[in-house]
Amino acid sequence: MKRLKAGIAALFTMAAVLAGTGTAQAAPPGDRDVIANLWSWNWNSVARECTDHLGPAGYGGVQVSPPQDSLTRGGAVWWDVYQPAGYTLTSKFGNESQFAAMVRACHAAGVRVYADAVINHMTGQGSTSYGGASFGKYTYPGLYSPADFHYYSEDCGNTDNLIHDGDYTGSARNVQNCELVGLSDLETEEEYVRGAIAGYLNKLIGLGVDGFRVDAAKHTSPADLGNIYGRLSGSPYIYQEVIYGSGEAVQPGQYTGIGDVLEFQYGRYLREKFYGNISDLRTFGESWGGMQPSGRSVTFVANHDTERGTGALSYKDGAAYRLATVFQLAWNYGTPQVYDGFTWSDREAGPPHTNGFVRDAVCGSGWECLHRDPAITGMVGFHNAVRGTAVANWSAPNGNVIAFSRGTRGWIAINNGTGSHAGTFPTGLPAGTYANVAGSGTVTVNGGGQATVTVPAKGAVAIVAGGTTTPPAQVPVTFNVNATTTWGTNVFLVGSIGELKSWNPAEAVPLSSAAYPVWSATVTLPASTSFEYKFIKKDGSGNVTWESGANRAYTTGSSAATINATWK
Ligand code: LAG
Ligand code: CA
Repeated sequence: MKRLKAGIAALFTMAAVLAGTGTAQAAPPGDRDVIANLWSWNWNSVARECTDHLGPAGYGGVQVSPPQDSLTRGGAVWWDVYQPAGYTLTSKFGNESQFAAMVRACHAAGVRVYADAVINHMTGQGSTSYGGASFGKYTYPGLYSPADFHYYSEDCGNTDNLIHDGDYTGSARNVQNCELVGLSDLETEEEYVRGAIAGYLNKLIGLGVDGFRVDAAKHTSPADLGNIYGRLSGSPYIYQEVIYGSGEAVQPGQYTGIGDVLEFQYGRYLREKFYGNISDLRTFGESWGGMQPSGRSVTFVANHDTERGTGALSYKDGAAYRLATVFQLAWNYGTPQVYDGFTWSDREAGPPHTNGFVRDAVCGSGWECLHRDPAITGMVGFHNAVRGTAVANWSAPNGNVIAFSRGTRGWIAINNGTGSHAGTFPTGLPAGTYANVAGSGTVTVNGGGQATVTVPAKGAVAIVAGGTTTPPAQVPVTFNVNATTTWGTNVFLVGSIGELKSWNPAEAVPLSSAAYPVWSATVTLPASTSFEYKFIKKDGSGNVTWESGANRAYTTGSSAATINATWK
């Protein structure tokens, strides 16, 4: 049984297609495109994080957990939130006003908000929700009744109504119309269901949400999703979870016409190479098996599912995980997402909670917070600075060490080995002294564009042209000269560098006669810099007398100094 007979439903569908197709935006958003995935964070904590860390660090977006009401397991498990019990915003992460306040705070910090949209299914069984609703597996009062689920339409080819492993290679129909791990599967080809899902997403858009991570998109046909997206207001950014599997019936490429996709091969390859040779990454990108076009891909080193599996790196891999994230932010592929969840040992366990409701996130105490790591925030800045530039100046002195530039705007060396690596690399950057944004200290690039650096074990050295170039350190130098003069004549200092007026006597630095016959001045000069200079006398009429003999010479060090001289 369907809610609407085919003819009427088709009319609605056609109207929606005509009205709406193309309004959902597939292109990655804006100049700041790095997305922090604050998975399982409550709304108050996300709001605080946007203001205090994400905005200032240059993140352009934050992905938040499913905001709708859900099945409750009293906080014991994390996955109850992937079983929607309705579309009110009363979840274990907060209520609607807290959600709205979070969106406002993030926007004020320049951070867009993307919500995890669970729209393929509802729950696996009847129960109660965090918001206090009672429901059955196929009955959600005021929202869905049995006719709204595939179970009642015989659209699934399996008698037990479940998706079987073999379906992935054999049957797109079963992958999309049968039940994923027993979750009641919405009949997304039905007009009423499409309208209800779009209504939920539009409510979030009305609260300011900028886009969606579409959960389990692989289990809903692109035709159904495209129809739903066509009903959305504004231009939400949509990226879809379509896990790639070789030879499968449903492929990510079937979804790239209606939005972007989460690139699952990306993290699999990174794990393989960070446990093998990162020098293999030279050609990493869409030519690698199963990978999608860069412009259609959202990349991630880990997400909440992969960190509980074995195919990708996770925080449990320690320094290699952090370093892979550094690489992700440096490499020229896709829209990067930086994952952050809670610390766990039981893969089913939920985040820290009180009576089921998630507690405020505390970095280092139950929460990982990779996104706050100075190397990661430094690399978010790097990523933003080098956008649109190609990888160049590649070198890989051994399997564990790679270095490359992004055009002439940024350069990075990454060492995945267990010992430090010293070397000289072409950087493509102008000469200067730069801050290492992926670690500590500075990097000097010589006039030939080369830098000699020591890259720490499991560490990186990264520099960015322009804004982050550190001005040379300054040191005060006191010049004392014992010089007798007649009334009306004064002593000055002039020399080869700008601070000493480039040998121009008219602008020479005046010395004080307070300790006559010792004339004195303290000048701030660049550290570690060699120059020549002389003292001069000027009489009341402006006549200049230079010291005799050769120029004096001096090289500044890294701290204050005093030069004592006698007029010659
Ligand atoms: C997703 N992507 O397609 C999420 O990234 C993934 O984390 C979700 O599964 C899945 N889709 C459904 O939204 C998670 C857990 C499952 C859990 C499910 C629903 O990984 O283990 O299933 O959420 O809560 C659980 C039980 C199953 C049971 C099912 C139905 O673990 O054993 O069959 O509920 O009762
Ligand atoms: Ca489905």
